[in-house]
Amino acid sequence: MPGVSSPQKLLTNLNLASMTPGTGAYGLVEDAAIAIEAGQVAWCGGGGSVPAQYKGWQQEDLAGRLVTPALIDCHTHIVYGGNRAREFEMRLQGATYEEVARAGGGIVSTVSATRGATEQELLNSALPRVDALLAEGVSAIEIKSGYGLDADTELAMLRAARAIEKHRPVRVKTSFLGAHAVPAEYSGKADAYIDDICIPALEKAHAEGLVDAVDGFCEGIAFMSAQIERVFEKADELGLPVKLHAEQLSNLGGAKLAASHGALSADHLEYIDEAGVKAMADADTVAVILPGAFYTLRETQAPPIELFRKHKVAMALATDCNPGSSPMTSLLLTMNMACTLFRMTPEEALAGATRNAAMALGLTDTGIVEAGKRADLAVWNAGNPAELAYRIGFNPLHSRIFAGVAQ
Ligand code: DI6
Ligand code: FE
Repeated sequence: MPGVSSPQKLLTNLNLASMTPGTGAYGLVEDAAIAIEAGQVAWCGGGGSVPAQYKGWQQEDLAGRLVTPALIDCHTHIVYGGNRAREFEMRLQGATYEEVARAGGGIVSTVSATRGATEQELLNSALPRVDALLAEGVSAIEIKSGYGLDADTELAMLRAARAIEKHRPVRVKTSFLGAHAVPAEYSGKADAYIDDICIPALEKAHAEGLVDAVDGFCEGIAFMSAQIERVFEKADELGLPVKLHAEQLSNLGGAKLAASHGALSADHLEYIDEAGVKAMADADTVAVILPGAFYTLRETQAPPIELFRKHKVAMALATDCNPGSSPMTSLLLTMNMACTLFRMTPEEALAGATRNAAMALGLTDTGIVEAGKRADLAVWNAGNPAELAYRIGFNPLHSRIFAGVAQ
């Protein structure tokens, strides 16, 4: 029954893509079973070798369906006011993303709409977007601030993000992104914005328990690496992990800077060079690939997937759901784009939306199906895991299991 779970359950007759490293392609176990107890996986393996202690548990026959770890969207800006359909039209008439930003559009226009919204309105407008993700088997979402650019609105965004967990069965990890853009009132005074607004707002948000990580946008139209560095120093002082929008439109050495602070992830990375990739490898920093922004901006330089493979940098995938450069709420479509546009394999795409996305958020209890992990699972009307990245605009989700509870 939806929403109701017995504390002990045995899922049977399923194909399991556990995504556990070192267990073959997709960690695939055909004709598998999964024992769930108290919200966690108690055991998983071949259906013919279920240990006796689980055989008496309430059984559910999944009729040969595919089970994967629930998906994780590890980079979103899903809380915001307004939308940017007008800017979409402008860009189609030839204006570039940077031109729109410099003309007072872009991020700064979303800032006005976000400042004009109440916390409740921010929550209400985010929930349908969250629902679209959940409908595709997502169990955890990272949500950034960064459209407030003043302390009150940055905190309101983070509170709205936290409130999502109370309204939907999903885990939310927040990132403070005060260093996202320079607001109009600080135009030409980026350093003063960092010192007067961004860092004090971070301290305030952290004191309220609203911050799980600290992010920034290192780019010519946003902040230089020396400015990001000051924000990261504060994050280090507060004991908060960092991540960074880096090398999206140009190479300012953001990935190296992020790696030097042991960043969980560096994100976008179309313009990263091999030295940046090596720095990420040395710091175990995850590369978060965002094909939705690449596609929306009609970018032509693809992130260097071959270099990430060569240096064994884990690749995650995310929607980057935001009103400007990626108005996208489909992680399955993201997986498809990563394969078609960047030649990632369907297995890399699924790892990117599960195991590696968990790493990018510092979550160690989810992202693979294994005894002791949370029972966050997606059940699909599919036989082969490659089907998940292969389809375009079709949702094969059968059901989602969140901490052991069928949704
Ligand atoms: N990079 C992005 O792709 C988004 N933020 C960022 O730092 C874009 C945000 C927006 O255009 O509203
Ligand atoms: Fe982003």
